[in-house]
Amino acid sequence: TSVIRLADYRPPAWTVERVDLAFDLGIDRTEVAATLELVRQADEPMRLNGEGLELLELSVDGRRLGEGEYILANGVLEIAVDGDRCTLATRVAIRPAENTALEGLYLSGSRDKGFLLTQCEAEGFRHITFFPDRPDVLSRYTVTLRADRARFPVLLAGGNPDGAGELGDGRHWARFVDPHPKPSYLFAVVAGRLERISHDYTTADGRAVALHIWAEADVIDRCGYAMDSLIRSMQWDERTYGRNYDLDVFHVVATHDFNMGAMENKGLNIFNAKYLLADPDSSTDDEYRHVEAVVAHEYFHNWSGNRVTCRDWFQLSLKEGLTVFREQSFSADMNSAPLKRIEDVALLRRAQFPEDAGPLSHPVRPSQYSEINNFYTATVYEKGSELVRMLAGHLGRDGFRKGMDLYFARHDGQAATIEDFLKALGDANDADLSPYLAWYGQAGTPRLTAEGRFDAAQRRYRLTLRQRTPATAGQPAKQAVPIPVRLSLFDHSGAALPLRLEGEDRAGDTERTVVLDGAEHAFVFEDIDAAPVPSLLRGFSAPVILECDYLPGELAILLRHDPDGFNRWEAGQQLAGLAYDDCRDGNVDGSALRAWTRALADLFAGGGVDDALLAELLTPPGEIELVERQAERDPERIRIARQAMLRALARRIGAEPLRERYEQLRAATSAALDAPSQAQRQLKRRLLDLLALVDPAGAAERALAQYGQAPGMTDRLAALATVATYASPSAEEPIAHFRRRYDGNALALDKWFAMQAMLPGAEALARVQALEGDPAFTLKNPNRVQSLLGSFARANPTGFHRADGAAYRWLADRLVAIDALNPQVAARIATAFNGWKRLEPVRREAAHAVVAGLAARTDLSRDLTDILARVAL
Ligand code: BAL
Ligand code: ZN
Repeated sequence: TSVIRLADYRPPAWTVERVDLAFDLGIDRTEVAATLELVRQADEPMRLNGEGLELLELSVDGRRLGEGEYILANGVLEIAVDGDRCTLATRVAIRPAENTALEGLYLSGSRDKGFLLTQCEAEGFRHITFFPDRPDVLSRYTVTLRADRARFPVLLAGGNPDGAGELGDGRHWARFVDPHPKPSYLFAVVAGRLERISHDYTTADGRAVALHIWAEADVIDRCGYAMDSLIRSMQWDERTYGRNYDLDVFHVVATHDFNMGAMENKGLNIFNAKYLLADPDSSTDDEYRHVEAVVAHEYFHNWSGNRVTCRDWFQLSLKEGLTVFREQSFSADMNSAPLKRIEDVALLRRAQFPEDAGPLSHPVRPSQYSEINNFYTATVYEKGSELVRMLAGHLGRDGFRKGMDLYFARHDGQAATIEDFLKALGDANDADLSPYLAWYGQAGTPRLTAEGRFDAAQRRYRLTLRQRTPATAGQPAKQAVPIPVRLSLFDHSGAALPLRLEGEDRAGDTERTVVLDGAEHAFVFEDIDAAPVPSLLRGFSAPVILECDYLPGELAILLRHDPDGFNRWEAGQQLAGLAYDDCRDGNVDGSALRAWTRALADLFAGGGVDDALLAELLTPPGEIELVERQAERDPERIRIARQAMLRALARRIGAEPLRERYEQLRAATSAALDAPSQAQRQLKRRLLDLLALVDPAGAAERALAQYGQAPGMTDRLAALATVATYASPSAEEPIAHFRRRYDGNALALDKWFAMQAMLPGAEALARVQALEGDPAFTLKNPNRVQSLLGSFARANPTGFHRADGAAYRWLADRLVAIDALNPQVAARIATAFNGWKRLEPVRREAAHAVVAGLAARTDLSRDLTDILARVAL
C-alpha cells in the first residue's frame, strides 16, 4: 500500500470555488449531478478523486468528453484542461443500500423503514461524486435533494434552506445554500422518515437560529437532554471564547449505524445514537455525561474545525486536540472540575499511554500514513488535548483567550497547520511557543524523574528533574520537550509551604509551575525547615509518567491532606501502584499496601470526603494500566494481584461499615440526575464491589435486590455486573430478565452485550461465542460489534488473553468477516493486538502466530492491512 507523507505536501493544483450538487435519491440507486467551478493554481492537469462511482456523464465548459479525453484509474479522474478556470459537470450513480462500509452515502436501518445519510470525514466524499477530496479545498455548496415524498418526507443538507416544493409524481425537492466555504469532508445530507424536536435560539450577536434534533419516531422522546446540552454548549462558547453560531438553522441527527461517535458536518451534525439519546431508564449517568460532552464537542467544531479547518490530515489534531480540550473545559465548568480531570487522566492512561508504548505509537502529528481512518486515535485526540492544555497553562487564561481570538480571526475561512496555531497563540502574547512543536512530532510518553535532596544546614530543598522518552516504533532518537511541572511542597503535617526559588527575594504562593525544558534541571527552594513531601505534576500538568522514589508514607500524606481533589486522587493512584507491587510480589504485609488501605479506611470512616471523590479514591488503577508494572505480562496474575489489594482494602474498611454505608446510600436512592445523586450511585457501586470481596453472599443478595428495585439504568446495570462477576449462577435470571425488558432497545442491549463480554476469566470466550447466537447480534452494526467483540478484545484482559490463544484465533476469524463489511470497524478492533509483544512467552507465541497469519493475507482492506502490518512488526 502506498504511503502519504507530510513532507510531500503540496497545495492543490486546482481549487473549487463553487459546487452545485443535485441528488435524485433512492435506496438502491442514487444519481448525483455535480457542477464544479474550478480555478487553476498550478500548471498541472485537473485531478479529482472518485471511488465506486458509476460515471454517467462528464463535460467541461458544456462540452461532453468522450473516452480518451480523460483518464480514470486508481480512484483518480484526470483531465487536461486549457485555461485558468473551467466548469466541470459530472453525473454519477451510487448504490447506498450496498454500502456496508458506512462511508459516503448509505442506508441506516432497514430497507423499508431506514433513512439515507452520509459520512464524509475523512475521505468519504469521493464515494459520492468526483471531487478534489482534500481538506484544503474550500468551496461554497448549493445542494438540491429530490426524492419520493412518502418514502423520504424529510430532506436535509448543510447550510441554510433555500426553497422546497413538489415535483409531481409523488416526488418533492429541497434546496440548501451554505454561505461558508467548507472542505468536502464537512458535506452532509440526510433523507427519510424522521421526527424532530426544536428550539428557537438567539445567539449573543443576535442571530435567530432554529435548532432541530432529528431521530426515528421510536426514540425521538430521548433527545431532550441533547437539546439542553446543545443550548448550554452554544452559550458557553459565546461566553468563554466569544464564538457565535453562523447559520440560521442547526440540525442534529441520530443514527444507530455509524462508524464514529459523531460528526461535525457544517450545520448538519450526525450522531451515533449512543452519544445523542438519553433517558433514565436506558442510560447510565456516565452516558448522560458523554452525551453532553459529545454534543458540545461537535458544536465547538463549528469554529475549531469548520471555520478554521486543517490543511491536510496530518494536522488532524489541530481540530481534534483543540476541540477535545474545549469540550473538557466545558464539561469541567458544567460539572465538577476535579472529577472531570480524574476521568480524563484515567482515560489517557488507559487508552493513550498503551497506544504510545506499542507498535501503533505515532506522534500527535504523524509524519506519514497509509490509511488516515486509522489515525482517529487517543493520541491525536486525548494527547492532542493535553498539548493544548499545556499551551493554555503556559499563557494563562486571558493570554490563551487572546491567542485563540487571534487564531480564529487570522485563519477564519482557511485550512491551517499546527504551526499556524502556535504562531497565533504566541503572537498574541509576545511568546515563542515553537519549543512545543517537539511534542507534536515525537511519539512516546516521556518519563519524568524527580529526585529531592533536603539540606538541613542550608534550609534548602533541591529538586532535580530529568526527562527521557523511550524509543518508539520507527523513532529511535528522542529530544527533550518542555515539561511544565506544577508543584507544591508539603510538610509532614500536611501543610503546603510557601515557595521561594533560589534567587527570588520573596516567597510566593504555595503552588507554582516550573518548566523543565532540557534533559535535566535542578530547582532549589529556600527557607525549608524539614524534608518536605513534593506534590508534582499537579492537575496532571504534562502528559508524562512520573518516576519519583516516594516512600509510601509520603504519598499517604498527600492522599490525606491535599486540598485539591485531583491531586489527592493522583497521590492515591501512585500509592495504589506501590500497593499493587506489594500484592504482585506476595508481600501481603507490605508497607505500601498498609499505607494505602489505612489512609483510605481513615478517609472512609472520617466522612470528610464527598461521595464522588471517595468513589474515585476507592478505585485503584485498572488491570490495563497495571500491565505497565509487569515485566512479562500475564493478565491473569495482574487480576489476582489487583483483586488481592482490593480485598485488603475491603478488610481494612470492614464488612460492617461497608454494609452500613451502602444501606444509607440505598435508602437515599432516586433516579435524579443532579450531581449528589449521581455521586451516591457511583459510591454505592464501589461499595458493593468491595463488599463482594469480603462478604460475597451479602453483596450478591444486595445486588439482586438493587437490580429489582433500581429506579434507573445506572443502578440496574451496576447491580447486574456485580452479581454476574461475583455470583454468576444467580446472575442467569436477571441477565435473561434484562434481555427481555430491553428487547428492541438497541442502546440498552449494547450494554447488555458489553457487560457480559467484560466478565473476567477464561470462560468469557464461550460466553461471547454464545452471545453471537443471540438474534439481536449482527456483524453489520458497528455499535453491536464494539459492544460484544470490542469490549471483549479491548477491555477484558483475562478473557481475551487466554493462555491457550483460543480467543486470538477466534477474533482473527471474526476480523476477516467484519473487514469484508466494514474495514474501519475491523481495523479498530484489531488494535486489541497492540500489546502482544510484551505478553509473557506462552501468550506471546500464541498471539504472534495469529497476528503473523493475518498480516500475511492479501485479501484484507487497506484499513485492516495497515494496522496488522504495524502491529506485526
Ligand atoms: N471529526 C470526527 C468526529 C469528531 O471528532 O468530532
Ligand atoms: Zn472531533
